[in-house]
Amino acid sequence: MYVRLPTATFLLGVMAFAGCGDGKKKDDTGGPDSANVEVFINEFMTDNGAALLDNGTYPDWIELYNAGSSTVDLSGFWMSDSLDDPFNWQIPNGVTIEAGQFIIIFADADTDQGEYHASFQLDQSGGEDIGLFGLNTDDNPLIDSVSDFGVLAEDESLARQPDGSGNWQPVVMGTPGASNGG
Ligand SMILES: [Ca+2]
Ligand SMILES: [Ca+2]
Ligand SMILES: [Ca+2]
Repeated sequence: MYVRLPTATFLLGVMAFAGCGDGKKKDDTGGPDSANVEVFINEFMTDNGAALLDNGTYPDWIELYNAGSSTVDLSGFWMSDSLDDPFNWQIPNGVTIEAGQFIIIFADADTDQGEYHASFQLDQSGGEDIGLFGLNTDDNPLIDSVSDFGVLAEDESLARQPDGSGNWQPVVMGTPGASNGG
């Protein structure tokens, strides 16, 4: 019988641990649950030749759009170029996006250049994803994504038209930081 005691103790430990991940954790930020924000991956460019200059280079970029009616604090959210690997880059503290506004995240793997620089780049030959995930305290919900994007020409973006919609269109030179129109 003495064999069963550690087994039972182990199982109780596993059950207690599993109980922490049942999606019922409290949002301790005082704000809305990060799963409910209306932020879209609105536009992106994988081969930036001359469309948008940053620190003397032309990096890949991703435009985020807040379709909601209040400012969203993205601090602690996650972005990735693979939906299978959500925890690729955590958005630093202080990154917010006002209602109806746009921000640019440079996908240049130059995280030492500031809080708007992701740790990954976008493959111009396609086949990658872009994912935006919520807070650890909300079990990292997928907020928006683009799956298995294709090949884009140099200085051609792929953009939701109108902003936040499901209609993607290529746009020569893109409209980084501004409405996609349509
Ligand atoms: Ca690229
Ligand atoms: Ca990549
Ligand atoms: Ca745009």
